[in-house]
Amino acid sequence: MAKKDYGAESISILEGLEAVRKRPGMYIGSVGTRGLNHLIYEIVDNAVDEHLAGYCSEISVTLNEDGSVTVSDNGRGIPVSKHPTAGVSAVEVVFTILHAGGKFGDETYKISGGLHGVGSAVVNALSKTLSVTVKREGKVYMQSYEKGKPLSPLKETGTCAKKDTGTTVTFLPDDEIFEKTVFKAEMVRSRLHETVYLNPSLKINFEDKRPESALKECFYEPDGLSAYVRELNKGKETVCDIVRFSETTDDIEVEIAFQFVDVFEENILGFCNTIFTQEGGTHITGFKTKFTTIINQYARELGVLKEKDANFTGFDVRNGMTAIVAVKHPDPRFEGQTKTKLDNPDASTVVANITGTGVTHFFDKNPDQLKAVIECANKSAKIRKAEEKARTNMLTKSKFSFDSNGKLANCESKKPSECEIFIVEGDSAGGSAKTARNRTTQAILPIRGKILNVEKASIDKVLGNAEIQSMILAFGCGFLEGYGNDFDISKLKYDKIVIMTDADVDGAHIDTLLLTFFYRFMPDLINQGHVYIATPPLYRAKPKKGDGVYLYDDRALEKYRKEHEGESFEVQRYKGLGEMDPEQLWETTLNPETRILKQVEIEDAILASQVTEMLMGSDVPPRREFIYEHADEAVIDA
Ligand code: 2B7
Repeated sequence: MAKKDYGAESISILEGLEAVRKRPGMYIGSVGTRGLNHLIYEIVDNAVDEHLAGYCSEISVTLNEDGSVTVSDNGRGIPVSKHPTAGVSAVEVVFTILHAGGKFGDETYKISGGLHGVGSAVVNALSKTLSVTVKREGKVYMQSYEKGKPLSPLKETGTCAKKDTGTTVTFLPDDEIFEKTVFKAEMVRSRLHETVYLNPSLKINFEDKRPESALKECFYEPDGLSAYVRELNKGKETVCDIVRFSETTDDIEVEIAFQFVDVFEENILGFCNTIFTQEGGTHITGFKTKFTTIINQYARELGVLKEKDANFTGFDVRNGMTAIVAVKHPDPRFEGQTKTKLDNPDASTVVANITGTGVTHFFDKNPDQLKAVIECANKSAKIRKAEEKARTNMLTKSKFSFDSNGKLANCESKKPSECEIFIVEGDSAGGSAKTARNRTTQAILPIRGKILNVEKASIDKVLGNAEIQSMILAFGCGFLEGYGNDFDISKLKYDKIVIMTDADVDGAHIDTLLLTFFYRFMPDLINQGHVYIATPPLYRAKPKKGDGVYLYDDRALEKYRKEHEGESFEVQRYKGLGEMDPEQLWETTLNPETRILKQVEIEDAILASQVTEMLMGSDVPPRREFIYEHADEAVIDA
């Protein structure tokens, strides 16, 4: 009987792992770089949970030379005893059974983020190889897996000092599952840094051992959220001190830090159980609403708002604000496109109450700082009113000017699902592309030179820019802006928006600016996977006899040279899209059968916007260095 049960259990385990391999996206979001990095976060999050439980003070993350990752913690070590119903070690349960989290449930992990303990099994299922080492009660145990299946039961392999405890996991992502298997150190780094800001007593060591990007760093931020706000506001002129408060009500722990700076935007980040809530949610709403109410009350008390005046809007009040709202919730619910929007109504109430106390406590004691913050809101309200006017004018005018300027070569089909729009740099490349395209489904929008830098420009300038107007009007779905949401993705006229620029430094810069624009004004285009970057070839190699081939980067050329050593062939280098005749352009870059398109992920856009911000600085030398260092990255890892 017992035997039969175990058999049934092991079959369902294999089915579980198979389900993860069949639909990896359901568990980790995507099989691109974002999903790949997510594997690391899943494992790290388990170690962070052990920290939150009070048993782990240090975590190490190492990107190994062979493409694998090692994560280790100095927690208690995953239990090794036989699991009562599964008949195998608890370690094996954690790494092979989905929803193992529940079985370990009870009071061990009151607060947990991520996949609630199924993360380890998911990572295991998506790894070519994974091995886990546990140190517990003076003994060392080990087990290895391939594609999620144990090679043998957990084995005791040696002894160690009794106080020496913890878990170490090394895994190699499966290249049959992932489109790319090269971890992006920059993204991993920033996520680990974020983790220690939210866990001020945790140390995380990060090492990249890959020779081309070797790096070693230790993250430790004992000042927590205050240090995070300070970092986010680095280099900006401050309007008030960093305000920080925290409190626990009804098992919901809330910590908030904010500061105003002289910048025309708001930057409010939310976290639940140390996980970033990209889409916001109830904790953010509770904070924003309460903050707006309080500032309006103060503004009336101080006579800045007169009886006849309308209240400041939330946007007015929060302009210039950098804030972090971190909650720990015993039973978080997430909703939204990417399941990163906190949905618990009690989080809103509790955050609002704590915000009320914390904010009034600070401003009652610091009237000068209160006045400075209200002055910010007042200034914002004035600018808002002026811009509302400018915007109505712009939109009525541009409806006419757009139709008559005729740069967009639209496609014939009106079915968004089959339509694509190519944003092409330069008139000559634009001309070739117009000739080369498939007129039924492919639209071409040439843009000239460098579009306006949206990070720096004020909104009326952005909206007044001809290239930006053409894009907004061509896409058909409006845009997001500070004072209301006019963006409606259901109106999008093209399933794919493809950025097509030269494979050189200027092209890379234009890519960066376009991504920044999308990120800031139409982020859902990226979130929902509509934005792509075309990859035109750099070379064409043609042997004396036989067919020529297109080569998309220097490595490909190198490889071609090696493979054709001693033969005679010609190499043509394409300096820009404009050099290709329409037929070549079709074959290499437009034809869905043969082209290479890279889907843009939100991290790419976030990085682009950070780069843009950096490039806008006055430091010219580092700027140039950065462009050259990174310009070819986008092309090579296609
Ligand atoms: C819900 C599952 C995943 N787990 C434990 C205990 C400690 C522990 C873990 C971990 C990642 C890479 C190094 C509890 C929890 C399983 O049950 S997972 N440490 N670290 C980890 O995964 N690190 C635990 C109660 C008593 N003793 C140990």
